Amino acid sequence: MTRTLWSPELMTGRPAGAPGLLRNFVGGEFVAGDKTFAKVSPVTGETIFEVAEAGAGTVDAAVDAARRALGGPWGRMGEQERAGVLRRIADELERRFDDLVAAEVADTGKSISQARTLDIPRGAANFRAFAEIAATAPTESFTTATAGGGRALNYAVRKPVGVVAIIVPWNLPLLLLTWKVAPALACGNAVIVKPSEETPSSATLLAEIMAAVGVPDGVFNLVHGFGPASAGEFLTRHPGVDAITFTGESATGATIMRAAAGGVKAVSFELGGKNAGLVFADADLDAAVAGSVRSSFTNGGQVCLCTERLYVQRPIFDEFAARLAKRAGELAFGWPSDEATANMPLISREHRDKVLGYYDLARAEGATVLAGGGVPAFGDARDGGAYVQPTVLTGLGQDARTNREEIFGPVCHLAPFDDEDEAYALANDSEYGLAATVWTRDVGRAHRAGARLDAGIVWVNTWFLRDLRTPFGGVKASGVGREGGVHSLDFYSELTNVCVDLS
Ligand code: NAD
Ligand code: 6OD
Repeated sequence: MTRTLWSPELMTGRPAGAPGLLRNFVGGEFVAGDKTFAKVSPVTGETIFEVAEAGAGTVDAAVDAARRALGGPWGRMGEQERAGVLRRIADELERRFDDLVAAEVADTGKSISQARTLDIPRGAANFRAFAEIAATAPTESFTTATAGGGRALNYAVRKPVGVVAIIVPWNLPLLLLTWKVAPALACGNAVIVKPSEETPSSATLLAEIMAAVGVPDGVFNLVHGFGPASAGEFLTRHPGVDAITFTGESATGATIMRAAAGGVKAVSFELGGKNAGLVFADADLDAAVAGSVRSSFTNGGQVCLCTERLYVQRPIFDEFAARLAKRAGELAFGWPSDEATANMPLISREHRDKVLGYYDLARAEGATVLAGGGVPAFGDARDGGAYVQPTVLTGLGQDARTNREEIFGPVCHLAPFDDEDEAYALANDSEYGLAATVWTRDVGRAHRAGARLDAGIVWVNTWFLRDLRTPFGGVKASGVGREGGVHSLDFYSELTNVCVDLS
């Protein structure tokens, strides 16, 4: 039986008489686009609604609306008042919690329990956190000697960057979108957001929420569509866009960087990963196994922070491998609406084919498959979906493509190491450098790992534990810049230094 929790008919962001169409949001109005595209359920493969694609004209209108908004009441609002707006957005997000959960579950097929405990609460938390961070951010000031023996006072004033384009992927749609919208608005910018073509629903609900709490028209604009020759490219090439913040694949980041170069636009990129986990022999093995199940298989392995390479110290390798493989095979395949469901489909059949291609490649490269490696059979409508089995591999060398390329599915490869130096060398041997996870009881090693691992984030004895005040981003091909806390304020604002001679 197909269970549909969500329908765009729940939204006002649709034209009367065309209940199955999600629209763009420009200058405070829901508007159609030039054409439409189908949104397909990853759970069943059925088309669940249509989405209005923004063409160049709609993107132009969104940029014009955003520029007008900067010249209106929003541009004159003080930071405390803007913080109040952000708190009202968080309140409204919480009031529409169930709609947002249903939207996220329908678009992605993720489990309702994950949407309730991770995705949607983080949406509200992002607005509350950045209301606080922006309203309490310190300002710099220095006194300087003048040539005449007097003093001058320097102080820095934060100003919005202007019109910010926000382009995000499909894996944690509302979480990743609001992680950028909240600080951008807190700093007084106007935004144009482009969610992934795969996950248009929660962003459309967010547009309704903006309207409901009285965010001035044009401050939040939404354009739906794809990347190349569609809303994404039109936005990144637009001369009226001042800055671009992007989360997605590293190759897409490179394309956007080229598009941004023409206008010398500021960019902030959160990109791909091939994250390593290090399990030392002194680790709490129960915690390391449970933590590695989470870090490799959460959200179907479709989190940029997921561990795809696990290195385990030789004395515990066999036991760890056996326990991880057993746990991977036990993760429940239920409907998204069942509380106990642990696995989820990949976002699309296209992505499933890519991940299955890596399962085949791993075998061809000589891997031993300890768990999974294929497609589950349901005997119901989910056979039309995009599910794969959580998969544990071993036996490959560092240079195998399976160990170098980001797969972005529920899969990890296990390899042994002998000592700490070798563990860091293996973990750092990657084109990427987003996150690393270390399991050890040695406090000194925990700190050494933080210093020696080439990653933007190092978790010790935990994974994906977030404090929104901390810097977040990647090194090497995993990103450009840092967001989070005051680092977000630095990207979403320009600093003007004012120097006043006091003599
Ligand atoms: P993607 O790069 O294909 O697409 C991301 C977004 O960019 C989508 O909205 C897409 O429509 C848009 N886009 C694509 N081509 C574009 C172009 N030429 N110009 C402008 N916009 C364009 O990524 P995806 O498949 O949606 O997401 C998965 C990837 O995202 C993985 O590589 C994953 O690691 C990465 N990711 C990184 C982080 C992080 O914080 N570092 C977080 C989540 C996902
Ligand atoms: O937690 C966050 O703020 C964040 N940006 C997470 C990214 C997850 C990637 O899929």
